[in-house]
Amino acid sequence: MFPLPLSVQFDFARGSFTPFEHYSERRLSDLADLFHDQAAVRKALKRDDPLVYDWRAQPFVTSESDLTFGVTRIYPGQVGGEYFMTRGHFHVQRAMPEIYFCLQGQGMLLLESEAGAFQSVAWTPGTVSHIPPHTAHRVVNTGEAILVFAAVYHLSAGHDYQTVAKGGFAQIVVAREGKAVLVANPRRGG
Ligand code: S6P
Ligand code: ZN
Repeated sequence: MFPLPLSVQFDFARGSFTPFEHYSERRLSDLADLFHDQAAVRKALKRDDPLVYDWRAQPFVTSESDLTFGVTRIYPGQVGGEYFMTRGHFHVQRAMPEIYFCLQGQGMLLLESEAGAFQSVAWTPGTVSHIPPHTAHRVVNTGEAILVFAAVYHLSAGHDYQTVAKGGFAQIVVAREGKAVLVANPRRGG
């Protein structure tokens, strides 16, 4: 007897899939500490509390080594010139890697190893990126439309948000004359 479900169905028009077991969303107020310009965050939150991203996940559970499939949608937007992005995390199980697949939109994947090596990858629809073991990962929406990406990861990988929360990634992505540029993260003392 196979465990169920064996498949989910992705809807390209909606940028979503069914069925899914988990749904979560992050609003600007949930992510306020992420952005470098705290005055701009406070000002924005006086107006409203926009949805920054949501994600759905479906664990495919067997009796042995299990994978989860997830889809994240990052809405377009900026605070203090910094683009909307995911919180970003290491896996609790540091040795567990992940695959990200950009389905819609324009963006950037930020990677930083435990040893502090930083790398960014420009994303267009169709880019498939490997997140190596021991590497923190964050996705930034640098476009004017929604950014949708799929993720495949081990069910027991876990999210460690604390390590990234301490100082963020080595670089942040900001808009300069309408273009996305990477600059040193001021919170990292660079
Ligand atoms: C899980 C995977 C994704 C993220 C999702 C939200 O390992 O990397 O499903 O959880 O993109 O990002 P974050 O950083 O808020 O968990
Ligand atoms: Zn992950």
